[in-house]
Amino acid sequence: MPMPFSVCTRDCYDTCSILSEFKDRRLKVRGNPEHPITAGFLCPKGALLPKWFHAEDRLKRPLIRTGERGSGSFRETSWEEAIELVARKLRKTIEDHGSESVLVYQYAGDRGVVNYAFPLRLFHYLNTTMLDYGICDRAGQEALRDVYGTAVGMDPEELKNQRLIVYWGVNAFWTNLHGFVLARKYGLKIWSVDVVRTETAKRSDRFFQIKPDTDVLFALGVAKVIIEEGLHDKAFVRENVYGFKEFKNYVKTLSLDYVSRETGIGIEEIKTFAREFAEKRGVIHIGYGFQRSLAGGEAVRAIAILPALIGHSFGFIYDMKTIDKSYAEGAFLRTKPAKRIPQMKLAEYIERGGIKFLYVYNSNPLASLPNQNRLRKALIENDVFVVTHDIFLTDTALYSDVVLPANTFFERLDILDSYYHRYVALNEPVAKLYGKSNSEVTRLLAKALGIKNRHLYESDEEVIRKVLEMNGLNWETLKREGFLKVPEKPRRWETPSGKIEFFSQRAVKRGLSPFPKYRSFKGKYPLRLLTPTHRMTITSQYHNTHGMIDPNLYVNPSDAKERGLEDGDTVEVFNDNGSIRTEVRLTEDVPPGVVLLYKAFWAKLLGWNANFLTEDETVEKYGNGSAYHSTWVDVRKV
Ligand SMILES: Nc1nc2c(c(=O)[nH]1)N[C@H]1C(S)=C(S)[C@@H](COP(=O)(O)OP(=O)(O)OC[C@H]3O[C@@H](n4cnc5c(=O)[nH]c(N)nc54)[C@H](O)[C@@H]3O)O[C@H]1N2
Ligand SMILES: Nc1nc2c(c(=O)[nH]1)N[C@H]1C(S)=C(S)[C@@H](COP(=O)(O)OP(=O)(O)OC[C@H]3O[C@@H](n4cnc5c(=O)[nH]c(N)nc54)[C@H](O)[C@@H]3O)O[C@H]1N2
Ligand SMILES: [Mo]
Repeated sequence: MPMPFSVCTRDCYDTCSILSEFKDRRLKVRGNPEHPITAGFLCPKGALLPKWFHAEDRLKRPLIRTGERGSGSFRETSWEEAIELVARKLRKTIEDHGSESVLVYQYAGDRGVVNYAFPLRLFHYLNTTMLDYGICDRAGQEALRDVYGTAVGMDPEELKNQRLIVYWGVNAFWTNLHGFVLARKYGLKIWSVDVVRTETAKRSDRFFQIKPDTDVLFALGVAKVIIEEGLHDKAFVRENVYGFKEFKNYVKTLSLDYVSRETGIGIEEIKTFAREFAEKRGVIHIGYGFQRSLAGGEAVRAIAILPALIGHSFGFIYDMKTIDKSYAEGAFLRTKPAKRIPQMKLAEYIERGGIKFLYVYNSNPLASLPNQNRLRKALIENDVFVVTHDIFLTDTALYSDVVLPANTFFERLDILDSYYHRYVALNEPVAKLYGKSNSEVTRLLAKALGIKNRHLYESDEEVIRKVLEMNGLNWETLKREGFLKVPEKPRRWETPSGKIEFFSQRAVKRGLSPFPKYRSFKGKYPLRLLTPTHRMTITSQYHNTHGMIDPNLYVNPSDAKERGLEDGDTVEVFNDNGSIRTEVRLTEDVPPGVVLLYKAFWAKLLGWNANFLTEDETVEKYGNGSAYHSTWVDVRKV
């Protein structure tokens, strides 16, 4: 018997193909050796997937809240009663307050084509309010569209013909391990640009340690040197770039001395970057993490210009859209255009009383959204009926009226694409323990609501076959091989001029400057708080199962000295949003003026998480993208 194919469905670049086995009631996993990106190994989190699958604390039966919201008082109930209650409440809310008072809040907790999108069919059918996503990569999406008309960059397998990759604001060794290993295997030089000396920085051939928010200046400085030393690809630029002359004049006025002072990167280092980057025709992996700040959008716009200067058509890695998955989501079921609310403004919309019914799946907003004190207060003080469908009793589930147990991807059929590479992979059921899939619950709810439309009852396999067919991909091949590569079609830049826009007409239309602009930002408190990814979690996931999480606050010794702090001291970290207590670790990896907490753990296990401090401000001109790295705090010994 061949082993079933699984896919790690987590919100992660790598989207690994897994060979799994269920024997003697235990799950075993290993990386698919045939898959060119997975290459036969799993990351440290992926290797522990069986621990997650078999976890004692997996939800087994639906729960109905019996006590105060957040108190953890629930009673167990049957699926029949739970579904009946959710359907009744949903119907009543729509009758009393209209369909737009219902919001479905979901994200990429599971990226399976069916299990990500199918539940949205129900909400489209009901004409409810939908999310305008902004928590993760939004500013960069907008910025790359400003320059290239798309955020879809290079196929990472094309790296085999390249010599240099720059990890710019991305901790690839933790967040894109298979990509990092691929770059090494292909023999590329690896550089890193980051505020923090990350594990990626430590493994890079060169590391450029930059001050927060100054990436736009650094990129412009590099562009200046490339242009003024005549290192750019003149023929390519002449033919394919819109606004080169104006851009050249724009960077002319910039002094390298100023760039160096602001960024903290020496003039010689800036020149070295420019010369070697041009000579080796570097490619840039533009990170998601670093663009979640007030400066993020402009920074991505500036960085995006660099590979084009040296002759790359799409010389960046950011997003990959290989297949059209819209059929699974079924927006065609709507009869009214969707009201969309910015994802980052959930608390604000609840406070305004506009949301009466909230259905959450594939997401843990009570860990992952910034400004948790505000969000939790909004949920407690307003009349919102909350339903959460999750594998575990997360913080979000804890604040819900009804909790529905989800199963895991090991327990159902699905297919996945990746936002990093060009493979679509098959995920087959291996075993069954507890809970129901996102699509199963959708069908049950549709039935309880008395909906007749056949699109709400399509099976997972029907949806998958239809999506594959619409993309010209073969189901039989996928079933046999476990994955297939979606070929890349020739493409051009989808900008107003049809060229790469150094002078961005789209940005101008939104009231932005035609060229990326530097601004320095200051907070009310002295220390900049960064809350990046942790090695062993995916945002909040695996906190309860994998262990090894690191809740410490990392501080530079100079900031510690100023505050009389020693390694291991318990401190209070505070600002106007909240205050948390944890232990301090002194490290030179974090520069002076910056402190670091890893992102979004389970507050119910730790008593706090980093998002009790982060800011929920958004960047309006960049799609209301999140800006929680623009958070400032202070620290004192307790
Ligand atoms: N292990 C692990 N892997 C993950 C995830 C996880 O939680 N854990 N999450 C997944 C998800 S959802 C995503 S979106 C990706 C995110 O993947 P990454 O983008 O790699 O993740 P982050 O750690 O959020 O951010 C990257 C870096 O940005 C740096 N940074 C912050 N501010 C600045 C700045 O102003 N300039 C520069 N140059 N750098 C700055 C931080 O120090 C950090 O090292 O990873 C995915 N993979
Ligand atoms: N401070 C700070 N906050 C951040 C970030 C940061 O860098 N710093 N990163 C942000 C980023 S990049 C992102 S993408 C967001 C992510 O934010 P979220 O989308 O909230 O991500 P997760 O914490 O991974 O939560 C996913 C949830 O889905 C559940 N789940 C998994 N599989 C299934 C399934 O098949 N069905 C159902 N129903 N549920 C399932 C998991 O158990 C988990 O509780 O967080 C953001 N929050
Ligand atoms: Mo993300």
